[in-house]
Amino acid sequence: MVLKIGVIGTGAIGQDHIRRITNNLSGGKIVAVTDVNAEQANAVVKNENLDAKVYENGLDVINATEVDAVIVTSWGPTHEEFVLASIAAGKPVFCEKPLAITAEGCKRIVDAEVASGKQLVQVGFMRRYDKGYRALKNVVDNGKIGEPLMVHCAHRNPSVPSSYTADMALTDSFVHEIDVLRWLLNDDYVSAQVILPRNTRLAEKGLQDPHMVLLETKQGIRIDTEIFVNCQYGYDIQCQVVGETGIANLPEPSSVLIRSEAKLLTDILVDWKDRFIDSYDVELQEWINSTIKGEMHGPSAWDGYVVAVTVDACVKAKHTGQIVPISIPERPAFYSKQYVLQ
Ligand code: NAI
Ligand code: ISE
Repeated sequence: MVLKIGVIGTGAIGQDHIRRITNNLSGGKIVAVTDVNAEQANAVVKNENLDAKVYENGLDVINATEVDAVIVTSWGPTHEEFVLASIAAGKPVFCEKPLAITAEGCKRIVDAEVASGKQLVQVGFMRRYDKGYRALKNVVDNGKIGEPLMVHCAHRNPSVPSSYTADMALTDSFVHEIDVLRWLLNDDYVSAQVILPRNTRLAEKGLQDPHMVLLETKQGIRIDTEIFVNCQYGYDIQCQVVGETGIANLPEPSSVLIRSEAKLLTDILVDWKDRFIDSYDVELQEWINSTIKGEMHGPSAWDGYVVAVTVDACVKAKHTGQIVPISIPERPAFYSKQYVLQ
């Protein structure tokens, strides 16, 4: 069976996902697209040589009879409406992060999905599919460094566009750490604190950069993350888990190490698309495979909701300077069939 997919939003990541499904992955076919920028949607169909219809809006894509499943890659504030409409239509939906821009919006999605009786929603937290994070999780889960005690992370982008606003370091970038670390540690968060170091002169005017976020988990693990989105030198994701008997680092992306002119040289990636390119492939291939089987295994609407609750606490912590408690309600039994990624 081929999964016939409708895509809402043909911008940067929408085009990337369309290309990978069309050229690199198997079992999926793009049959419908839409974008508020209709010219762009038409250009994507033409340039990618797609056998797909361009619809006027997202709801028409969701309700099109030829569409089996939906991918939402439009702007964050539009996600809730499209995910809810997909649930109402009984169609599986892969939604890029964020699931919705508020915790209340995510909760509405959770409630609608539970009421529908079928798990239909997957959120685009691709780091869980990264070879390096999976290897790190394997080390932690197998007790090779004892019980984890602390985690040190960094999320660095060389620069960000002028559309990147004050809290996006937390709501747009740090969300990836929030998701992947609770998956990595099999734990949830109980508090957040945000520290604002000296500001770089190289950020857009009015933008705080960097941020330092401190999270505490239920088990008492302390996580510190530097989010520095105008670091200039590259796109650099670091994660080090300190355990009782050892330390485990997220592997660096492979790159040739050159010895030349009395120096050791190696490349650092610059674009987030390249750093996690394999993870996006694995993520969407697994989504296609499981959707065809009528299953849903990836990061769930519940995971999207927990991330949103945690983000809200981080934003509050930033603006109040306080340590903000995080209270995550008990996970509904509906989501208890947690798929453990190897
Ligand atoms: P983008 O701005 O390049 O593309 C978004 C597209 O959606 C635009 O073409 C826009 O015209 C279209 N759009 C907006 N509202 C729409 C609507 N109501 N109906 C149809 N089309 C609509 O943005 P980008 O970078 O592709 O991001 C899209 C989403 O993907 C965001 O939520 C972002 O956070 C997420 N993202 C996830 C990444 C990841 O690593 N998992 C990486 C980059 C983005
Ligand atoms: C972007 O939206 C992403 O999701 C990237 O994965 C992230 O690293 C970047 O900081 C965000 O702006």
